[in-house]
Amino acid sequence: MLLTNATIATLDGDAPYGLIRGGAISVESGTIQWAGPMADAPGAGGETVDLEGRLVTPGLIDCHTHIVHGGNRANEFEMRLEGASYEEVARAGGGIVSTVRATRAASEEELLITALPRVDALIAEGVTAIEVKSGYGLDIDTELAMLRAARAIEKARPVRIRTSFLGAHAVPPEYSGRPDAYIDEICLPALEAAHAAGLADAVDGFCEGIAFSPKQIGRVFAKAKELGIPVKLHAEQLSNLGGTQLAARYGALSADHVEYADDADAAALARSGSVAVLLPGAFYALRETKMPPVDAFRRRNVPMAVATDCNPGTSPMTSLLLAMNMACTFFRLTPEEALASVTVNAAKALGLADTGRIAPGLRADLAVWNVEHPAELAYRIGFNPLHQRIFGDAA
Ligand code: DI6
Ligand code: FE
Repeated sequence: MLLTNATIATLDGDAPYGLIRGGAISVESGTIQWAGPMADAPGAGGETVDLEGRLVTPGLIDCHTHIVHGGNRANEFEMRLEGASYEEVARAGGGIVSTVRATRAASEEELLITALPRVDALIAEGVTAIEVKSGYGLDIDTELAMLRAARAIEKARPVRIRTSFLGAHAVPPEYSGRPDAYIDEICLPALEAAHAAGLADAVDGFCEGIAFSPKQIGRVFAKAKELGIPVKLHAEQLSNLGGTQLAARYGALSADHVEYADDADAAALARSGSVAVLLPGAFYALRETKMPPVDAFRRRNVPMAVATDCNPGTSPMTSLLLAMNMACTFFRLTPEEALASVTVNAAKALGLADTGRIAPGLRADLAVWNVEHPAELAYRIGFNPLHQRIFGDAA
């Protein structure tokens, strides 16, 4: 297949956006064979598609989601807006524990079925790869069920799924006050079981006062290292506990949230080659005011990714285009940085070398947009200009 008459944001090379005007892309068996100016295009052996000047980007990548989970927390949203305090919501059985309860009560099939409409919303925006975490089971069986449901998405929809084991997300009620026992008796055995079943592409944790200490996360990371699984971490979301430095010491794929990270943390990520994943949906929903250190990331060449953090508590969001817009408006990313944050840098955050750019040899995961310039993607608020999505050899 030869796509012609396209404006191509390759995210490759030195030009802004890697932009090629009047370009063509040749695709064979789900792989990009060639991309460049139309005048140099190889002869079309097969079908030619005239894109009439439309923009082509790499398929978008949502590199941080909790998209598989039971229930929702609209009732808490309502309670808080009617004046209930965080404690009152928690005493009424709310918070992360309520999602754990709903997730444990759901069958594996239900976990898949309820995730699919959220997945479909992302696919409709040209998303071709999604990271999905466990972390609402917090017992061995339910953590594994969440990961199997995540894997099953790949069979139900034309999208690539990367799983992350997030057993160290919260301490479940039955281990209240005993986080170390939870890690020994549930989290580490669940991680071993997930690895044995081929269900964990990465290991994640929540390093925070309300979750786990750097020392406790370190024990989970040591097991990940022993099993040969890459790590990433929810770090410096609500305070600075040193999670980013810990993640960097383990050569993490990414450190995520990072609002409270500082310049030394940015330096550590630069040394380890980790990606800083910004999550403006949670920033917005929590009405956070502390900005991630974007200038320090820039100065030190730390790649920045942006994701939805789709979760029922702090980011019930299923639009990556909106996340791009929020990253520009809240965090002052440029539209070019925003597009890189959901393509080339998001691929890096997932350890995927075969997607995220438009270049020969990479997968033909592409999004075709009814826009003239790539800045329009981050510019609009709540508008989806997708024309067509191409997913490998499944158009
Ligand atoms: N950080 C968050 O903001 C969410 N998880 C995390 O590690 C909160 C998840 C929830 O409230 O359900
Ligand atoms: Fe998260």
